[in-house]
Amino acid sequence: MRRRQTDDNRFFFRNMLDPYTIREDFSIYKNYTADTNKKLVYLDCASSSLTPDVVVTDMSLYYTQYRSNIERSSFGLAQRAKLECDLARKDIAQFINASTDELIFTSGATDAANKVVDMITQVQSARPVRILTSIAEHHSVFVTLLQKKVYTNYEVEFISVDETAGISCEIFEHKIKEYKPDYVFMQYANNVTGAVYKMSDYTKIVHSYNAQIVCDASQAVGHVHVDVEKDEIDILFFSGHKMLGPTGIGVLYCRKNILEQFHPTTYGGGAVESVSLRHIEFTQGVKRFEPGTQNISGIIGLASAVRYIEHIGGIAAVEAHSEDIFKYALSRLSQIDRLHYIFAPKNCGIISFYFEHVHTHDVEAILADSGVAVRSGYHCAETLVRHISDTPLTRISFYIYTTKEDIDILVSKLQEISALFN
Ligand code: ALA
Repeated sequence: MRRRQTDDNRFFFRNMLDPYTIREDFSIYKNYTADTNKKLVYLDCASSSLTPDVVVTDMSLYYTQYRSNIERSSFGLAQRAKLECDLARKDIAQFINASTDELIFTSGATDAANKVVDMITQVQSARPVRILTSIAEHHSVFVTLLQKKVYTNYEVEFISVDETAGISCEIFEHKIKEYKPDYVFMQYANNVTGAVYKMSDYTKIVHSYNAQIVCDASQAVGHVHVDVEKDEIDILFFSGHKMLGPTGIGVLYCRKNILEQFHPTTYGGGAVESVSLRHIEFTQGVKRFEPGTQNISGIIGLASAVRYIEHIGGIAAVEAHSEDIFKYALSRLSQIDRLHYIFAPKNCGIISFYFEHVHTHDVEAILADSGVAVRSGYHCAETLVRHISDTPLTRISFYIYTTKEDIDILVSKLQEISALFN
């Protein structure tokens, strides 16, 4: 698969992605209307994206045409399943500019974060491993780092962020110089303010102090251009379900020379060459990190999502559409009385807000009643939300199928809510 601008012009209207054409590929829109008699206004994409029909079809083909296990048997169905999974690994690796022997499939970003912490703390060292992270990290990283520390010998230190979850490079470097971490856990994009970090600036600093970067790219892959080579990222992970793929599948990328130093953290069949009472010989390469039967349909579904993104014009088209909707949403939200919104200027399609006089959960419930899907609360990033706001936040998040009409419907409902609670 090659990165390319699509030659299928159906998806573009005046050089921009046309979300109405995109929607034809998402049956959930018409099914929702048929079921409820309402329009679906899906603005909860950061929680989980919708999935195009082609991904569901590709996953279903696995179950109806070549259902079998991989890496075990040589009959025809098993060969086909293995071939599809190998192709999937290749396309997903290429999507982030990695190679196939650097990609481990996981059940999602949380599973990957847990595995990384185990991997880096299992390597023997003279002193406890030192980890630096920010208070803006998602719970998948934050809770994992704090909780595993209870029974594993490593140290964690935190860096603060500004009111849009930004981290200045000067403060970042100062902290690294002072704390001397071995690893820095840092997200690529933030799920509350939408901040997209210029990762190459941070990795340069991290490497200049001989540390390594572990990047949570769950809110970034499929939304903004992520290139592990160009950004010089050592370890990175993401989930399929935030980028049009199925739930229950994720990816852990680990630069080859680093992966070679790590040991598996979960064990079982399919990851071993030979087993005796006294000795276990593990498979070489990424397979030793993937014991047990894999989520085969999930792997196929995730690759299908990646191919779909390429098909509609690639990440450049996704980013341009996201920026267009983001700017429109900001201009419309500014017309609502007593509404405060929080966003980062370099943004992956996320805005959070609160009313001075209405509780965020009331906002979510009333919107839900009219078919407008948003999320309210702490967004699995409680330390960040408490740092930037006195109240929980309602969040809207966009993707390729979001229209300006969606924003208009949201804004008119928010105006009604504001007046209702006056
Ligand atoms: N991480 C997801 C969110 O931001 C669940 O809502």
